[in-house]
Amino acid sequence: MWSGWCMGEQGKRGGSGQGWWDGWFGRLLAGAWVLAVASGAAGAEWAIAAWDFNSVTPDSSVTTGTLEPAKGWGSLGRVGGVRDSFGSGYGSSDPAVTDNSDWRLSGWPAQGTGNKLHGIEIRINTLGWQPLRLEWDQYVSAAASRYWRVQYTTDGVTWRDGPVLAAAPEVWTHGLSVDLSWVLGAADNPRFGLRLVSEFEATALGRGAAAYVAASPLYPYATNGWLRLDQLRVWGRPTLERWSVLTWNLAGFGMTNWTPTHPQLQAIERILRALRPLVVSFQEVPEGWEAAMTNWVRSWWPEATVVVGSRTDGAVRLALASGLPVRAVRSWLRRVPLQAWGADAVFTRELLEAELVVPGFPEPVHTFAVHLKAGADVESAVRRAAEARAISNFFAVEWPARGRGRAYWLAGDCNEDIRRPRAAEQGAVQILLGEGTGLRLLSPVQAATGDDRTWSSWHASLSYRFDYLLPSGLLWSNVLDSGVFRSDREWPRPAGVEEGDSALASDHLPVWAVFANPFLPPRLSWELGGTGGRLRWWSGAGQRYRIEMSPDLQEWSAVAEMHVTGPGWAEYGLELSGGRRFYRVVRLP
Ligand SMILES: [Ca+2]
Repeated sequence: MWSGWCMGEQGKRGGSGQGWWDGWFGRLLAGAWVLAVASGAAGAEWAIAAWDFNSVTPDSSVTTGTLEPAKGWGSLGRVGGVRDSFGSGYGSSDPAVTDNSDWRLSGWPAQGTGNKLHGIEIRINTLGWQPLRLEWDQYVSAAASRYWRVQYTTDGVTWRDGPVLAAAPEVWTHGLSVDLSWVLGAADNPRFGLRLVSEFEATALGRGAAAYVAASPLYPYATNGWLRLDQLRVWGRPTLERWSVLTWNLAGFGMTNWTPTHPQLQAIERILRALRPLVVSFQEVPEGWEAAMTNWVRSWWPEATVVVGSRTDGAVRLALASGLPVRAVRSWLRRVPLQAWGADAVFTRELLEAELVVPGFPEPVHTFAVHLKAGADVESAVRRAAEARAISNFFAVEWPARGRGRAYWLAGDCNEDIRRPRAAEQGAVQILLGEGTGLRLLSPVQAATGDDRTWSSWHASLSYRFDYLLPSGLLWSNVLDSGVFRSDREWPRPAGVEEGDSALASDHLPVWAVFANPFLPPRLSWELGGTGGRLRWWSGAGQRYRIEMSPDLQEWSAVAEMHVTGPGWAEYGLELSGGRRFYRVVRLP
């Protein structure tokens, strides 16, 4: 049976200067910090990433599987050159009845070598998360190492020891669990990582052999032992209250020096560093500069995932930068014929889709980037409308089956102004907003001028609004703020941005929006005021709550129910009288 956790030598160095570490072991001595079996706390924990190793498309073969998470996002790999394969996960806590694979690791280091350098490694982006727990099922064969160390990194490079465990041989142990809530620097950290590595007896126990000991006392340690894993999860609490998105046509057409020292790119960089959007849709990355685009973004935003779209018209491409994990990228409608949609031409570029993992959202959120055909001439206008019809058809026909009610938004340069139509135009933006797409019109304006126009900052005055953020219903109802950024009109101008930066950066102005996260668990705060005070908590739009009161934390009674219309801070006022009271807020379905 499971033999419990042992205290390693690290834990005995109480005054090592790592504050959380002392706390961690303080909890161990109190006997409460490591749970042999997950105690649940139902509803309070979300999977930041969860692996079940089962094939994405069930194939009735347990010897195939995947290291991609079944839920959330993170990367999982091997450390120290161990080998891996998939096999039957029978006996693990995976509820899958068929096709239940586990992940098997073997090829361990020779006796007396490679202490704490061989095993598995998890990398997760905890931006918008407070990690709470690492949990897994494990089966260790008789001759594999008995001692296993959990390690963590907060800088992506340096690995520190967490607790060590002594494995029971030849039995599935379900729900092994390590508390991560005490790890300073684990939250909001794109470089957070965890390891599980085999360890010598001497370092694990602080006594014994400077060598591996087999899990079973009946066997000598062997390099061909097995560590088998299933139901590997990193649990956490989402903390992302709001998240911002931005779209920008970068005016890269024809550029032949797309390098970080170019004044245009430096101006774009200054603006984006000041605005700090979490997800950016770019248009007009010059063809041939895809790697340069990635390198440039990473030079000032190292945590970003950068996606550059496919080759399309041979001149410019779409791109995306995201501080949130990107699960998948897809290209739709790329150079497809448009005859069915009313133009004797092909779709000029593409509809670039990225699947994002937003903390707290039960399903991925999808972003779509577009750059419709430019030009005021009849041919271009007809082609642009046909492109909009093809996109509309995608959202009406293709998307409902794939999207399954997920949130999404479309962003980009539509090369048409919904309020200022030119002669030959057929209403491309109205087509995108038509029945069936689920997209809603958002009309950001520049804060000081109230101007919705985004083009051209290279002319004496702006002419048209070409750039749009069109969210689906859930995101649209949770818009906290939006705007058009123009460096020479912003007041106060953000630090680091120069007055002439907008005109230097691009002929287009960037358009941004901030969404409230409607999925955060309510976390109450209390504000005193007048003869009473207010309960405050973060809320999405249109959510319902019941406020409950208790004199003793035992008996709870309903005080009120309320419906929160707008996203943001919700408040409930209370008169202070009588004795001690406890309050809680329950989100209603
Ligand atoms: Ca499994």
